[in-house]
Amino acid sequence: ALYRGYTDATFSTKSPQPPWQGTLGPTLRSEVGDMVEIMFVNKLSKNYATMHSMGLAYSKYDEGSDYPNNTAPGQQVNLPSAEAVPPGIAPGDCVVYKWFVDDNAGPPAGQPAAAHSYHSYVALQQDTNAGLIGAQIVYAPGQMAPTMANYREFPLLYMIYNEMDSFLSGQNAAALQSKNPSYSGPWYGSGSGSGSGSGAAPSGSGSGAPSSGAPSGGAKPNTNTNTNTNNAHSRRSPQAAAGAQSYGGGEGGSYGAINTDTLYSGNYSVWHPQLVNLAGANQFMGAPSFYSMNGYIFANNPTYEMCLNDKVIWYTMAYGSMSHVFHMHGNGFYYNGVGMPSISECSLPPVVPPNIGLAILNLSSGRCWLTVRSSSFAGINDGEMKTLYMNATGAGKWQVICHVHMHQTMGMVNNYQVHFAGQCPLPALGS
Ligand SMILES: [Cu+2]
Repeated sequence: ALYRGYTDATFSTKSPQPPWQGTLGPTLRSEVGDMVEIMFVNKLSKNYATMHSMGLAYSKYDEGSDYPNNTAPGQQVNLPSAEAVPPGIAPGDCVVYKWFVDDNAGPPAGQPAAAHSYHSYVALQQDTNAGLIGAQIVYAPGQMAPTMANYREFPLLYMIYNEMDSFLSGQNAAALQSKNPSYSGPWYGSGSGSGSGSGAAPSGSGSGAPSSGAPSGGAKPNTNTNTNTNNAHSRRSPQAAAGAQSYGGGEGGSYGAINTDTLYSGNYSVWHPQLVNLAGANQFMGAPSFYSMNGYIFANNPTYEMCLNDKVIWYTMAYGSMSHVFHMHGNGFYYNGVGMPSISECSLPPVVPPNIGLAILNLSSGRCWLTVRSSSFAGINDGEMKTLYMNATGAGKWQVICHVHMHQTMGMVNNYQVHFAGQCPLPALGS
């Protein structure tokens, strides 16, 4: 499940994205003082989704966050419309979000741009592991066009996609099974436990019995004998409930079965979308995790390209349940005006004498020496975004990685390339 932009009112022609942008949604650009207006259509087949802005200002209506607004079990609460949050957007449904770009969202004085992001917030972990994350850039007033013209800009998402936690895990497991009939891996699920997808109306056609093939410790029988028959209770989705009963182990171990009778607080329109998305997850025991940057692993990304001496902005962000460390070879960067530059004479292929520095790296060509300060790191916590400015002085093809060692081992490695002088195939900046 990915955010994608469209250029037409029928949502049939996708807006172009750079290939290296991978799983990220469209980059939303605005300037301080703007109002961002988004027509959001959910084209998923079963699951709910929203867009929640990380950084812009919103009213309650535009929050794009689906969370319980009442915690008393068994009570149906109808909030005043001014306080009501549009619930998770059902498949085929749509909403218009309006986000205001206030001063706080802008970059610090003297900088042209600031990194922000957006994501789906029905069931946060399950939505984002399915792929629903995108980048936002906020420019200082009047700086969008000149910055886009004079910088290479690269949103960069650090994310460990746990396929087990995706709300599509059950569908993915079923798809894998259908493609490989002989596969008998340890996956949970009924294949139809992701809810009806028919909006707030309950579906009566659920057949989501937990798989009899689920391993021990996974699906648990429903021992619920609660006979509560209030309105909210009677409106639960049989499919979602069945899916919830097959809710098995997650990344942190087994959560056990959801007792759906404890989820009736607040509005049905609030908890039902969450239950649908939750029920779609944790149905694919043994599903892989992908330690990715923009969805790419082990440097299988389309290379981030720039010309020598280009000005570059990396809009870095981390999502998920791990902190990461941005680290690049060959060049350095500035963060909030603090310089972590490389010192390079490596602009041309011919041999250049080595510089004095904190560290000396020998390029693989053996013909060119480059000194790089060892401080070209930036820690990024989950949900955090950092705007890093780089002057591309070190030509060559280099790594940009996560320097958490285990993450690097598992694939959090991408490549970028600074083309040598006179050899850059890209249109020149400022042209
Ligand atoms: Cu990492």
